[in-house]
Amino acid sequence: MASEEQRNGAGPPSASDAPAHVGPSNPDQIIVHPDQMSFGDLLGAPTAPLPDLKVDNEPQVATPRGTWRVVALADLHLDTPFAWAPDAVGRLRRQDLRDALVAAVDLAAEVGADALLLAGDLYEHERLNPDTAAFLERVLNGAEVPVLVSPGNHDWLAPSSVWATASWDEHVHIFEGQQLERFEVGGGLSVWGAAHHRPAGTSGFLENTNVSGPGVNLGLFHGSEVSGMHYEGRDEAGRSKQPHAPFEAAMIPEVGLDHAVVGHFHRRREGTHHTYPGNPVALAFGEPGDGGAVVLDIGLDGRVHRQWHRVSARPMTDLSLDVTGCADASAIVSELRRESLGLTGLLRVTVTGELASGVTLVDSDIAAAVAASVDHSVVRRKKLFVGYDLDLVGNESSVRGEFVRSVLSDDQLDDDLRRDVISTGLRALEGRDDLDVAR
Ligand SMILES: [Mn+2]
Repeated sequence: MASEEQRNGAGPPSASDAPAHVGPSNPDQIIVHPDQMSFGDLLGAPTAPLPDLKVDNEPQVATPRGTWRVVALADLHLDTPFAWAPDAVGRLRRQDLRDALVAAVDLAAEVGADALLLAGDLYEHERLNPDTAAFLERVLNGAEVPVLVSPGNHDWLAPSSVWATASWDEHVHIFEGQQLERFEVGGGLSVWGAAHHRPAGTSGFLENTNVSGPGVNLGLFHGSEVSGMHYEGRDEAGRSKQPHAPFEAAMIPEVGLDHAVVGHFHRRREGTHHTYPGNPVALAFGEPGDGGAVVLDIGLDGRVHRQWHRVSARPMTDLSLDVTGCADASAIVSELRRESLGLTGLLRVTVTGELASGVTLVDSDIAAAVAASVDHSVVRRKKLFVGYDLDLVGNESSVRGEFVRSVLSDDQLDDDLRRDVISTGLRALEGRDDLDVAR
């Protein structure tokens, strides 16, 4: 009955999953994201990907390093408030965000990267607290490889930005211009980056630009690949992603870049000429959570080979609990205990289906039934309704029957509302206080 809608972030353990992996202590252990297959499914068969999208569904193993190697990370969103979570859980998740940055910095050292590339939205300007600013400064200054940063629309380069105010060591380079500027990493590797100077309205970085130089030229910026907008979809409030600093994938080779590491889209994307690392730590339930730190090996011909590394140990999992057929509240609890067995991290339980009319459903009882291995769970109700036999009740010669007949004949109501009105009214007539099960 219950089924898992999707598994976010690191994914809960199962027989086939590798253990969650924080801080790549073993660089040979390449963690393939468990959502990789579903990402492939979304795009169609791996043999027929959409234009300029490449999804590598082959089991990934360590490969010989290319001529150049960089590690890329983006869209961490440090200090996200996590409004859906109690304070303690929000703090836990904000620590997860920090842990992911540390893991990416460690990864860059362990794989011997030529540089760590940060493609913006590492934090959110209006929320950044001094502790996080100090954390960023300490961790990036402590990196063993060059760190290059192109600020995004959330961590835009304001005069008060941590990018502008911290004392960065020499190996940390912040791209400050609004046009792509070259930074020579060395060994024939040049990175071209730029900064957002405002939270919105930044125009594309690839307009009227040409880069050239020996070796390989990588782009590093925060922007929206216009053909990718529809992959992002809308958030739960129906808002679509804003087209900050738009560009077309085809422009990357046209301006002379071999490849671009780009932030902003929270789904990871592997284009022919660009890579979105995606957000490495899921920020909300329902997000694909398929991002991570990506190791890019770049050959002499500019082609890249990508290996994805999980840098977040705590998954966010959606569990759909269909209560249809559960005759009593304890049957629902038993079902949830069974379904949540072995899950870890953060869990959202969506209670759905037909609730038996005698059952009193209490969210806190549902949350309490979740397996103890889960750190925190939230409960919501969606498309939940009470199973009344309306033919039966509607034929009664009673107040109940009259009520049901009048609501059924009201053609101003749509079907969902009619069902909810009947359910709420019948429960009121029964003298219950849990009237609105759907809310
Ligand atoms: Mn962004």
